[in-house]
Amino acid sequence: MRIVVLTGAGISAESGVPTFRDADGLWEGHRIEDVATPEAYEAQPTAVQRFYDERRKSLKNVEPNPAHVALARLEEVLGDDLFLVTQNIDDLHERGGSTQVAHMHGELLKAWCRACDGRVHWTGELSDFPPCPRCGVSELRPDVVWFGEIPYGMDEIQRRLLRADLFVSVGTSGAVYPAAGFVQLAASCGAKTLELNLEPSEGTHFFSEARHGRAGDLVPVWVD
Ligand code: BJW
Repeated sequence: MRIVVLTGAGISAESGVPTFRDADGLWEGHRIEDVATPEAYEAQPTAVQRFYDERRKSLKNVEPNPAHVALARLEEVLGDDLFLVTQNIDDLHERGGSTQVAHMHGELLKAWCRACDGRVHWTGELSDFPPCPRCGVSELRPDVVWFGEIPYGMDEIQRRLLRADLFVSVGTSGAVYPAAGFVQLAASCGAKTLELNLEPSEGTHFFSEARHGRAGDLVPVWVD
């Protein structure tokens, strides 16, 4: 059986990573839609870099939870028949044991140089605009996908969705496209669809089955 699992901020919530659209959303009351944009970065580069610096630093204080670990167990069983695509920029899937993770919205631990188009592993700060280790120009920004930018790996994601037998969505509000449209694409090609989320997502009616509760409880039960 070919399975595509899409994860969102809700899977990392029990690890202590705040979600975007719950009461304790990020960015001190600002809507993520207003700050995670190239325009916000052009207007306030230092503030946006600090936002990501703080989140990068806080990764050191969080650990994967049973939902991440269960998905890694599923990869051990299914191998390449599992396609795990995450909207999250944290590294908790990898630390939970998953080895193949498609980060469609980028990764906090990578920096992208706008001068040479290179990508480098990055654990430090970017708000003091350090030079790129490859070209020496100070044009590094977080390697993340903001609104209006094209998510990574879309060709492979679409290919996997088109031939999936089962599509499972974990911990995402269904507010952001193209990820919010994956359920319809998979269903239109005959896949069964399952939502595992704390509450009904915006697209809950598109799923053939929905289970509501904490990812740390629901995902291990579904996997095992
Ligand atoms: C739990 C839980 C627990 C809590 N257990 N569950 C008008 C209509 C349609 C589309 C558009 C439109 N205007 C513009 C667009 C496109 C736009 C878009 O979708 N905008 C919307 C606001 C409408 N999208 C884009 O611009 C994207 N690019 C694009 O479309 O390019 C065109 C293109 C596409 C494809 C091919 C070719 C061209 C880019 C989107 C980039 C999003 N970036 C961000 C920031 C990334 C960096 C960062 O992290 O800072 O990605 S925004 C933010 O939202 C982040 C997330 O990945 C994303 C989704 O959030 P997520 O994961 O769903 O989190 P929450 O907080 O919303 O939900 C958490 C859920 O978990 C909740 O339901 C909780 O209940 C639940 N939960 N605890 C289980 N313990």
